[in-house]
Amino acid sequence: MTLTTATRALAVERLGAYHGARITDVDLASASDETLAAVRAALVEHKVLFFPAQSLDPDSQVLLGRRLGELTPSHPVVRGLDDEHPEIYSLDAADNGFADTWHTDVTFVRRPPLGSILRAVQLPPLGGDTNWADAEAAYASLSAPVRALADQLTAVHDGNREWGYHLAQRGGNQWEDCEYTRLEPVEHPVVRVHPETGRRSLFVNPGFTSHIAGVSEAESRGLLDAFYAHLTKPEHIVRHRWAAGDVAMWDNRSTLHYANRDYGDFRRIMHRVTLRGDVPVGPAAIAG
Ligand SMILES: O=C(O)CCC(=O)C(=O)O
Ligand SMILES: [Fe+2]
Repeated sequence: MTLTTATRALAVERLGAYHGARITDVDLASASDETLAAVRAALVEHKVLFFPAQSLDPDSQVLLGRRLGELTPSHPVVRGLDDEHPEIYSLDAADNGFADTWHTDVTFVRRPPLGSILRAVQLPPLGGDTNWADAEAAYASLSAPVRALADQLTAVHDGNREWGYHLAQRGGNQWEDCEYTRLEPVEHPVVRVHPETGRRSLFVNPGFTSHIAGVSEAESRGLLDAFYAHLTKPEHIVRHRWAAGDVAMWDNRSTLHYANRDYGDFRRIMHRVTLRGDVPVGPAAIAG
């Protein structure tokens, strides 16, 4: 069952019990400031938003991103689409642009992105759906003792596993005032407190989290496997089947995502712009 409600003047069709919403009455290229403020609020509330039948191109996608926040360059190790669009991160299946590992974008830097805006540029005839997991719903549905344990943990995030080869082969990019020539692992709290809502989420992901700090390797593996299995339970997931013109937007502070790689040799091209985020904060820091 889907529930249709009007929230702050937007036509919002909720897609799941916890997260995900389709917004059917917004043209992102021509939206007013007031509409975009409502979109920004809906992003935090629903965590992943889908906008069908849009008409964005690289210029208007960058402009939209700038109206919603501050854009980062494409990616720490992947250069932008072209000289005119250094902010656009192009995922092209013909250039090994796949995202078939559950991840939260760019958690291997000190200030991971706040969110992303993704546009379908070229789609395969079938397949290539993208899935988003709700990391707040996952945290909330852990048992109280495991939540209390997770609250105390810190994890190491290391981009080398996914991006080390690319960096060595092609060099890095400019990101957050520095040129990335190597990727230094960073630490983040395992439970993140959302800076806008104060809600807690499980902030670990199979793409970039290498281990839990200060515990044995076996404990780290066991804990991460349990967290990943829990995060990706079907009830924590919303799946999107793409159509031409679709734009998706997600809150990268409270979600993970995974793009199905099930379309053989067909080409699939997606363009992303990425909103600058802040340093993740855990419950201990909030408690003082
Ligand atoms: O290709 C997709 O659907 C998602 C790609 C991805 O992980 C991203 O844009 O951050
Ligand atoms: Fe991603």
